[in-house]
Amino acid sequence: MEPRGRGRRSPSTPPGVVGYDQSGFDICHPKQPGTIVLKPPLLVKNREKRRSSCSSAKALSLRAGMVLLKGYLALSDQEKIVERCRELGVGDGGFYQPGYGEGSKMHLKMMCLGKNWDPDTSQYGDQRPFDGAKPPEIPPEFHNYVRNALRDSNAFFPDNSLPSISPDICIVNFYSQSGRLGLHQDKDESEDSLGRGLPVVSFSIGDSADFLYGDHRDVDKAHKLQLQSGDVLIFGGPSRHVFHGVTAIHPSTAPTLLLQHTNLRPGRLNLTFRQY
Ligand code: MD6
Ligand code: FE
Repeated sequence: MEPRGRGRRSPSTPPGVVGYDQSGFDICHPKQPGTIVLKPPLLVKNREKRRSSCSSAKALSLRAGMVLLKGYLALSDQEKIVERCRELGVGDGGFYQPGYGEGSKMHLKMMCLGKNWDPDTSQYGDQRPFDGAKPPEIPPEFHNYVRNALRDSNAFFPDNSLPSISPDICIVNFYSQSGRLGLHQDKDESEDSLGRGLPVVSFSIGDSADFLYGDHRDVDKAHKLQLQSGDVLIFGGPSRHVFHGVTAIHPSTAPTLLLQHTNLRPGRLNLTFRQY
């Protein structure tokens, strides 16, 4: 069966030109009936347990307004997030491939929750211009993860504390292993939100990524860090306008147990929460 919304055109798209490619993408491999899932050797299991245990969690204050919570999301929560994104991603308003033809972002699928953010116009709205779909609501449990992350960040670093947010927009990106995102600022939110330095809260799940950030749109001047599955990155206050981007996804670095339990495809899932 064809996914709903495939090839739907926006009213302004000339006939014969299909704009965005399809609505709905399954970020997980469909479960094949009769497939036997092989259990990983004990050695792998123990290594994964060590990696995902609280002992590997730590908090880093990167600069004023920017905090990285390493290994913050428990594996069970990462799994819940993947499963929710999977469900929402195959339905109305689900994952699509942004960009047109040549410039199409081949290696990126995107879905908005709460409000729509249009990558062509950099505007927020209630519906997607290309198919009229209304983005799904942000699931309540996602609100809890964001609230807890900001609370814990502020407890770790009282001198680098950030205001809490009521997120009304979450952009979910799924990068295949060749995915990238150029240096940019997140500056399409309201004047009030930007002026108050309300933080962007970003969750990384799946394969690790090289992440750049800095004060200039210049890769050579940027700092680099690796974002791994379960990491939460927060940037607000004086870092709200920091330039940032993703230069590489590292294949086969996702936690084995996460892949086993969710069937997530190779790649990286990123959720960025903000308040318009
Ligand atoms: C990341 N994502 O994937 C960084 N910005 O780690 C972003 O910077 C981002 O995913 C704006 C909208 C969606 C994003
Ligand atoms: Fe961004």
